[in-house]
Amino acid sequence: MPRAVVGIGANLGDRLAAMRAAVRMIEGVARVEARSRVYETAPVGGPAQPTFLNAAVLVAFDGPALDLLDRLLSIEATLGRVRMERWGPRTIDLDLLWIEGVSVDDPRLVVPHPRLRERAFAVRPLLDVVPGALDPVSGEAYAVPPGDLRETDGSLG
Ligand code: A4P
Ligand code: MG
Repeated sequence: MPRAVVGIGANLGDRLAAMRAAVRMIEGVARVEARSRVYETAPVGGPAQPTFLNAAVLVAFDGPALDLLDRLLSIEATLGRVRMERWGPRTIDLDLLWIEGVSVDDPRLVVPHPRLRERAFAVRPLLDVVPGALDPVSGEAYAVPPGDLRETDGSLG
């Protein structure tokens, strides 16, 4: 079964509670095989906004990547995310960061996530759950780029 990594970000309200709720809902649609640590991260891009928590889970998912995306988007909607501005604050943001050995270039879905390599807040949790993760196109191992990120005591539950 293909393995995929879902990045989880939150910067509004009870961030850790929203992330844990998201993981429980992801467990309803895929098998969750590993959980990353939880990081406090400075916002990258967008307007001035609160600090994020970021994490990731490794899932095994049987089916088209677009189906997994649709399930993630519906979990976001259920958790009350209000989309207002691009890169703006959000209750929960679920990104399909990486699928083992697979690249996708669809109008609705690009995998690996196009900004993955430049984002410490995405690569660090990805490597927690898949330490030797390789880029499916280049075959290169991911390295954590410079970025403002701090490990917390929190866990995804
Ligand atoms: N989409 C395409 N590819 C993907 C993918 N791999 N995973 C499409 C998820 N979605 C993907 O997403 C818009 C559309 O992208 C989806 O409907 C899907 O069809 P969105 O979540 O509504 O838009 P967005 O997240 O506001 O914009 P964007 O460009 O996806 O932003 P990012 O790249 O997700 O960045 N700083 C810190 N510290 N931590 C963060 O988590 N996140 C962002 C958002 C900015 N700064 C941050 C963080
Ligand atoms: Mg997004």
